[in-house]
Amino acid sequence: MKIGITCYPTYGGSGVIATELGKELALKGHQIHFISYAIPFRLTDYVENIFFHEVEMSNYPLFEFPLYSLALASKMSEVAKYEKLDLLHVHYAIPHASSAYLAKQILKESQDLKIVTTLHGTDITLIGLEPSFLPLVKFSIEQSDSVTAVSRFLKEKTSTNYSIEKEIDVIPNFVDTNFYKPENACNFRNHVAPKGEKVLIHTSNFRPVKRVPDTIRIFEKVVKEIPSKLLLVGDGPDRSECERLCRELNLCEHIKFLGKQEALVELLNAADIFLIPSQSESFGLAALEAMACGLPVVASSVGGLPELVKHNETGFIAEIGDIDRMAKYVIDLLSNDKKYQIFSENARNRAVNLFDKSKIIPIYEQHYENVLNS
Ligand code: GMT
Repeated sequence: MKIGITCYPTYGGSGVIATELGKELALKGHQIHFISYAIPFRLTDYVENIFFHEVEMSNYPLFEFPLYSLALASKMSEVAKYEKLDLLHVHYAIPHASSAYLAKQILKESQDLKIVTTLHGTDITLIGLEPSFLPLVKFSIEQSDSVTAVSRFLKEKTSTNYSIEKEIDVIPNFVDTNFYKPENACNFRNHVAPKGEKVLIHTSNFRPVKRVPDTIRIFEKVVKEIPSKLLLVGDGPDRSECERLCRELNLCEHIKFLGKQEALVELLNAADIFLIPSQSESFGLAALEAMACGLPVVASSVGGLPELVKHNETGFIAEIGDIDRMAKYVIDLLSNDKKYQIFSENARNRAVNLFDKSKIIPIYEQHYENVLNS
């Protein structure tokens, strides 16, 4: 198949999934054309069958705001026409599904370009609900030839919030469990926890929806009971406030702000427990990556997280903001080696058995076949 993929190329789960999907499909012999304003950050090595088409932006003085969605639509139609694409797979509805609809219309006399839209999260639960976007998001979803969502939660939210009757297929996110895996020798751990302390970790884009201050407050309770350290990986608008909170709580010597990092596997392997107390999370790819490395996850019971984290099996879930309970769960796991080992193995097994790339990529391929034959 010849497939165009559009995603946000910067940090973020939807871009990660889109890029890894493209790479895997290319390895299976499909021809993949990424169309975006920059090369996806996970597209680091040359892979045969992968092509990148940059959306050029004109800065004509009359355009006070960049016309990215339109430039994208134009580029999509050009690539689809000259590369003879079978379909366009767009990740994150805004504005990608709308641009894809325009591209399809541009080509409709000469080509039946199919559009697959994958919904990832805030495109549906947050931004898409703003009155200025809602009608456009609903329209673009309804006009897609097929729609997938990364969790049952997101499928249901889409149907109810936008009154959409169109069938939405749930195709969960995936991880390469041969890459994200437990590793025994970890020098970084000795550096972080030289006295054998336990290590908690959180990775995110530090937006309010991630509730990073909750992570710090959970840790504050844990460190009172168990010698431990907290690694905070990533960057974003809440980082300064979190650094201020650490100073206020006198925790600076126990908490490391690492900023954006590439060596995630190594960092996850330096840790014992992954914390994700989000306000909203349609799937929680970061938690899946941690589980693949054998880390039990303590999460809030929101969105798709309960579909990923099995309570009392691969980790624990608690109400949003219930930091006392989350801290209790962490302390329980960290003070019981046998229980911890079982949870760690369960987490790894769940990632391997249900969410490994080898399980999910064929589902996408079949989905494409169905769309092309419809
Ligand atoms: O919507 C966002 O916050 C960004 C988006 C992204 O690009 O990372 O995250 C969403 O998609 C991820 C990949 O499917 C999911 O793992 C995240 O749970 C989801 N974020 C939210 O729902 C807040």
